[in-house]
Amino acid sequence: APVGVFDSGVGGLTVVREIIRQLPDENIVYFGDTARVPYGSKSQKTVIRFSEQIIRFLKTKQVKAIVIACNTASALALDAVRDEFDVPILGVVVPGARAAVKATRNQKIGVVGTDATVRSGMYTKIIRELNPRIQVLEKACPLFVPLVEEGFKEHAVTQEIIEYYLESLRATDIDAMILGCTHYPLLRSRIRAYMGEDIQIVNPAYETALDLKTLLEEREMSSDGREASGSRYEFYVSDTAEKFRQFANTVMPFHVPE
Ligand code: DGN
Repeated sequence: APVGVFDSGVGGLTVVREIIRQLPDENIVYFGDTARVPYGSKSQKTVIRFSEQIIRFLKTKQVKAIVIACNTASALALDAVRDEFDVPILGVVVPGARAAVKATRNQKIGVVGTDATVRSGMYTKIIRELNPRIQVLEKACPLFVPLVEEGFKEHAVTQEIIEYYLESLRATDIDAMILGCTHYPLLRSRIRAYMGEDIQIVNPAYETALDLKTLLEEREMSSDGREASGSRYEFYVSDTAEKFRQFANTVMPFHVPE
């Protein structure tokens, strides 16, 4: 059976990429809610409703586990949906928080994400459950999402916006920083260049894929790679499939056909 992964749009492909790297034998069904992106500016009630609908869709694909690749949906909806469905569901916030707690030396962590993720305070809550002495500074960087979507990774305006958002965090002495939004890993080298080499940049996707691996092993649900019939990876979107495909081809380690 496949693993289901969903996101508000294309960004979750950065999580799929990591799952493929670490679990090359798993089949994946991906759903990107491109018709209703962004989630970062929506209310919790709405993000929960959207997440429930997508989980119901993924269940029709007989998924054995679901990864919520979207930080916003993980922060706002995971607790609500987890007990509602009879399939194990993982988010990216807990793994990301755990990785940052391991990475920090001076107990000061920065978190960047969408407005909704930052407003939820979920990263701070989980980090402080792991270690109450850690100080967490969160900063919303909503414009990073459209910049990545529009292919502005190398553009000069991106530099200006990075400085605008991250200036206050750079002035602190945080020594670890969570990229708490699916799109931000695609700006990683620009962010790193601005923040400096001393800061450990944490991409929750890496730790999430590890958690998925552990979960599948514990439940003896890992795939040995022999069940694949047809395509190993299936992608569904709620709108603009061609734009999704083009973006996917800039992110994925293989060609996504029409
Ligand atoms: N996927 C969202 C997240 O990781 O928070 C970013 C895109 C969005 O919905 N704003």
